[in-house]
Amino acid sequence: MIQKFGKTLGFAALALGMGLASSQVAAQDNLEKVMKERGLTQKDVLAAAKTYTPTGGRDEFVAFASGGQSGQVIVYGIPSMRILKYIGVFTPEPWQGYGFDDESKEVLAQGRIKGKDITFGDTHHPAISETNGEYDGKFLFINDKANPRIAVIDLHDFETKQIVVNPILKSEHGGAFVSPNTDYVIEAAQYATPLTHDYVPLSEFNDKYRGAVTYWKFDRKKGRIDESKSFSVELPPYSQDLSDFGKGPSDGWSFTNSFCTERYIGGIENGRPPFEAGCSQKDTDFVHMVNWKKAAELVAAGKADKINGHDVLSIDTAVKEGILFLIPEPKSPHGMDVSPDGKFFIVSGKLDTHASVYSMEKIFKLIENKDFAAKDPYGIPILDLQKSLHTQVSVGLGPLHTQYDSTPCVVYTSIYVDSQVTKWNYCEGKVLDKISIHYNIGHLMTMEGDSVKPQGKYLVSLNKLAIDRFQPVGPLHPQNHQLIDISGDKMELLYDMPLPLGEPHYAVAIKADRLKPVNRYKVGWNSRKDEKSAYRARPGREKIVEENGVVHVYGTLIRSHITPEIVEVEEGQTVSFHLTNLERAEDETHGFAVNEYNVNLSAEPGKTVSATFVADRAGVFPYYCTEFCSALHLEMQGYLLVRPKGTKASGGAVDEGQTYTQDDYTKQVKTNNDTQAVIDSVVAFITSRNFKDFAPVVALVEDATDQLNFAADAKKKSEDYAAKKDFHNGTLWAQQWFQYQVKAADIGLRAKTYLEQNGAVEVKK
Ligand code: CUK
Ligand code: CUA
Repeated sequence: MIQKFGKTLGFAALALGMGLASSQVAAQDNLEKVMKERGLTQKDVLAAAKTYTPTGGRDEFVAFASGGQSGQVIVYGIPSMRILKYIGVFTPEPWQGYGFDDESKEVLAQGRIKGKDITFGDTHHPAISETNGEYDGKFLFINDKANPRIAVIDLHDFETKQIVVNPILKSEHGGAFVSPNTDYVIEAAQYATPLTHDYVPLSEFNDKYRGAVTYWKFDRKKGRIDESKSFSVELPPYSQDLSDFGKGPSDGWSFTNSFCTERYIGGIENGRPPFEAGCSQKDTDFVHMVNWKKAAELVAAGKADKINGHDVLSIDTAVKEGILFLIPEPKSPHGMDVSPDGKFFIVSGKLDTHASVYSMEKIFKLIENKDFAAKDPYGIPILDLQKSLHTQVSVGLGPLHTQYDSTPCVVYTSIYVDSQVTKWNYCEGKVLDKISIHYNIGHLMTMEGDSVKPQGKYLVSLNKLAIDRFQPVGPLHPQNHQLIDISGDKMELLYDMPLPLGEPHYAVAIKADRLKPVNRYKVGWNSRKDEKSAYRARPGREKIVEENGVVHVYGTLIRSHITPEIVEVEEGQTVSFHLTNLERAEDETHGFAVNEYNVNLSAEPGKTVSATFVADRAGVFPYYCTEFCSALHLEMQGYLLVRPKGTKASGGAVDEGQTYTQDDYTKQVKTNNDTQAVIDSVVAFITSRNFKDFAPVVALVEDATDQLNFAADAKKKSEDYAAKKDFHNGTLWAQQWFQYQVKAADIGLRAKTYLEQNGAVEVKK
């Protein structure tokens, strides 16, 4: 074995030598030469230097982008724009086992609508939980526009924990956005429908169709939405659009804009002008302003009506109690963004060039003085547009969304038609700079830009069309996220990132150091419920038991075997695999796939996952680990045997293809002893250093210790067999002993390398 290790070392030395050689070549490759060969300008090289992140380097910010129609969430770093993860949310995601293990199937099942599986989402707006208006990095929420739902993702492990279905709406757009302390997550309707979910002819549109805003109560302790404490406020059948919560002086209020307040109902097939014409006749639509704090009190006081079992405050009650107002907004509005200090909000008119800045102070004065311009057909007081405005600024054709800079008064607005971002000052009402993007920007995102403390530095333009920006890949193009440096007076384009997963409408970015995700679960953990799994198994206690007609397999996974390796059931029996990953090492995930039964699980360190299915076909079905977890990953395998109905288990010993002798045994034991010498030298190195000061090394040492304990167990078994002159089993167990040693050595070497590279010092004993 020393020889084997020697060989490995030899290889390493060879690789090192080659590395030196190639870096000498690189030295001759000076910057000018590379720039010339690749046709790069000074500006390109500067942009590269601002985004390039050397190996092992980390990003300053982490972005969570909606995955659009994929129903997932995309996580990437800024400024490197490297994609880090797709989080399965409304859609099954096999790599994560999401929608394949029993635990996550339960989460997806919460998103069923009237018993029907909905296996996609039209995700639009992610929101990070806030404490006092600042991002706290604990939870992420995202909406589904097509089937009005909100999902809760816990950022301690980046997993979806809950999906709630809106009980009264049929579509929604104005969500997810959170109140400054995440008491509520807002969701607003888009296309008006009868809230009761009944059939009502369109001729009764004005009377029977309605919109609404729903306030989902978030229970931070449980990390779940509490449906029983959530409520809605009924709104007219205007197409509600984007929402935002007030903060500071406007805390307690929410704002939701709208379009198609004409209440046009289409009919192109009968020769009527289409929706797009009928919905843009009027010069203004309405912002809906709701006092949600008072609304919650009214609901608690029993003033709500029950619709589909859900509390809804009617328009009449809301008007009578003075918690609902309308403010006109010009020209097919879009975007609703409250300023970090809560004193203003900005709305854009997508058929116009103006962004309108509203003054909260003026608005609250008007309400206080009951100074209303009119009432809408539902009796809701309408404020005067001019009296509510702080200013209007011509920012470009087709403005949509606005994001705030760290510099007070400075904002960035996306300009869809002109394909630009406009930087402007909303206090003084003047344009500061413009930059072209590619192409047709929708949302845009500054760092923590919708919190009370925007961080400045970067802006990402989330473009609707990529057209010619990337290598052609057929008629469906990737999306284009463009990174823009906003640290200076002029905006500078840095990077184009193709995003090949749905149309991300909105994204939010948080300082990376606010996120504290775990590396492993407590052993035997149901991650979707965040509690100990009832199905966890401990090493050595694996078992197969029949309970209520179901064959439960309580198994474990660890490099490089699945316990048990043979499971036999009778055709027609239900079998339920429960697998616990015993690993404690970082990134040691095991997978589990069963041939023909559509099973693919992902067991991250510590996790217990289950797969229950009816073994309805007789035959032999290999199962195996689907993550390349170790050198003997391919050997991480087993057999599910489904014997034909009515037949008996064959039983009897397994016949191997190979029989081992005393010579084999002696040879293997020698190898193991040599290997132990190497391990001892690594252990001596680690323990002679201050390894306890390095958390990753402490974790590695724990893991290696586990492996060595397993090795000791296997050693004892091999010696027991040898003592009984059963050299066949003795050799097999000696080989297993060796397997554990190799893992321990591998982990030990990783720890040693870490210590060497991170400046560990020698400690005196
Ligand atoms: S919407 Cu897509 S560009 Cu759904 Cu927020 Cu404005
Ligand atoms: Cu475990 Cu491959």
